Amino acid sequence: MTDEQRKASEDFTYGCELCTSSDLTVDPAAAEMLTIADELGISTMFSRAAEMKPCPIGAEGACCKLCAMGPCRISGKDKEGKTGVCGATLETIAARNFARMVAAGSSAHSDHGRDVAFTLKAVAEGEIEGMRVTDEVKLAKVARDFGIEIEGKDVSAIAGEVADVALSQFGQQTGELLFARRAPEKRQALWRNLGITPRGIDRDVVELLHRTNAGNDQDYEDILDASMKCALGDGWGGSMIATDLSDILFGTPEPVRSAANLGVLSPDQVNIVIHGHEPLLSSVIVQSTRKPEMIELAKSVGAAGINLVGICCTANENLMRQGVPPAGNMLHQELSIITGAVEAMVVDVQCVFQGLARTAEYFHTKLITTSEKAHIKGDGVVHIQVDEHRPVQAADEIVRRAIENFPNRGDIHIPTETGQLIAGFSHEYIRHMLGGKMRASLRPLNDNVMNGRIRGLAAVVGCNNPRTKQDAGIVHIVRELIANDVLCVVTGCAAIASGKYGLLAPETMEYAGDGLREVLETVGIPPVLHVGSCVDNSRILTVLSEVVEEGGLGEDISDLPAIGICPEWFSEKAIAIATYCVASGAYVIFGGVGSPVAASLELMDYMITGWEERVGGKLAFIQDHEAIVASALDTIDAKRAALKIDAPRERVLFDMEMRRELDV
Ligand code: NFS
Repeated sequence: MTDEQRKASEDFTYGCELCTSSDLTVDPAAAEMLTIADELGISTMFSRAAEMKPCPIGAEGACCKLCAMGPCRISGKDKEGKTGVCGATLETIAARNFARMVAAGSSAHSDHGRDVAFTLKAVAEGEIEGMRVTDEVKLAKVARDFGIEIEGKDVSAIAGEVADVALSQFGQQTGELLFARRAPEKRQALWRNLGITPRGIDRDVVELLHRTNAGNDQDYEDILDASMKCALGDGWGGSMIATDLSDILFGTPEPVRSAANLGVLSPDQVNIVIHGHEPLLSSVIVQSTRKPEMIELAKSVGAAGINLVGICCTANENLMRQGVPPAGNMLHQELSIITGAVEAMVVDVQCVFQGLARTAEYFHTKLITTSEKAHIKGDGVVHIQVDEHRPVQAADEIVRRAIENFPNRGDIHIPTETGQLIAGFSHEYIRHMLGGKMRASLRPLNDNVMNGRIRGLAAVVGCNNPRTKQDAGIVHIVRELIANDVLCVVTGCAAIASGKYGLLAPETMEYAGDGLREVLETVGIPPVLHVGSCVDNSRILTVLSEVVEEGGLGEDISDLPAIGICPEWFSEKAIAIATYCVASGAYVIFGGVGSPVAASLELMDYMITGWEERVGGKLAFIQDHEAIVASALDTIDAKRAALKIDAPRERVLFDMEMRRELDV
């Protein structure tokens, strides 16, 4: 960011109270860009969602297209008792559809984790130019967790062994995933009892696909158990490997100041947007944009410098480690190009949409794909295949191409909005800030939950979806929860949304309830903590396990006054996350577009009452924001009562004035 931009963003404080300009979004920057898209006749995910009516049968999980006897649809007035050609019931069909979402979501997070492990292996063997282990303390910790003897070994040797063990977790055929041992003892015993302890990350994904292939598992309870097992391999396997090994390679996050929203794009510098999910190439691009020769090159084409910003979780990875500002969350990918100010958008994997290629054709923007797993066809698309052993070369080429594209820029229109933020609250840092560097501990957190200053803990996570008003649910729910003394952690696109509206800044303290504020002012942190990307939801599992271990709040994650909320989901990955959180004992509420199994009331009910009986967690789909907050607080209070730490308290009900302020 230029100094001028920083100043402008500091002067600008805004919140959802100003955002009445659009039915599609509460973000004034997005609303502004949507108006421009309309004027230019450019379609966006917002406009295409309005034009494309979702298939009501598929949306509710009642369409089975697993074989060529169908597709079979269990719908219509006579759907009672109706089955597919093979005899599959609505419950079986809906459960299989759900399970396949879990398998796909788990595979995405986990394949990301696998690539991080391969990178660590290559770094250990000195095969990647310019890259080394950044956090040796974390390396030692993970090595110990893996049971690796580290005495007398150098960093490269330990890193190599950690990478080998991590890679073995994917192909393991029997036994238990090693990181599952981080869960509370009681939880591990429960998983063993139910036979859902994950064995091998790939094996459990494959088995779930096999089970849900036509003519296999046709008992929906069993299919959902297998879904939990597969998802646990994501949360306590693939995602946790992605998080921990990324920390080892690129550094464990610590608080860093930055800003979020389209206003972080620069009017006079070469703008490069990094988008997707993986930290490897993007972190090298960060370094490349800082090279004096690159800055000189940018100046030679008339630019004031190089400005690197992010979208989606590649943004989160580089925000929390390097302070790279996010230009927005998922629905901002097209909007950032429509500013006309993006010289290159560099994408890796996941949540990178094909519509970008069409959008880029209207502008000078180069859309650069870089992963062999994610190509996009299109005239304006360039594929630069990254040799993982030589990422610096690829990064320099990308940055050079972006600079050379600057003179092709036409009219630009950059909204001014940015929210100031602090990000980078890794679980290690949370321990340090609570207990001090020398005696890192979660004790103060547990004590303040027990004495009621902190009523409970909430993780607000997940995506945007153009079928729901962008960011409305995230902002509304986060603000009401902190007003009710619930400490919030945020990840993924919900974290970026929180950043856009200033909710990650210390000033947010003014929205916090008295008890929460008292604690946070003492510790000196905001009431909404950015803990990372979507694979970093595994950090939340680790923190919750450590809270249990710290003592005083029960023996299992399901005992904690804690809740997971995904206000605006769209992705199969979000469904995988929901499932591993439930299987870990959490109550999870999804908002937005509703349940992907809504056609089957029996299945919806089983995911609440059946799952709660089995694993102590449950999954509910609730669309109304007020009802989500009410259900979250009821659950938190019920858990407090069960722990016998409840004191009578009133819910802070927003009066008309507060509600006007919160007009989302
Ligand atoms: Ni999560 Fe991150 Fe965003 Fe949703 Fe996509 S970027 S991995 S899936 S849209 S939060």
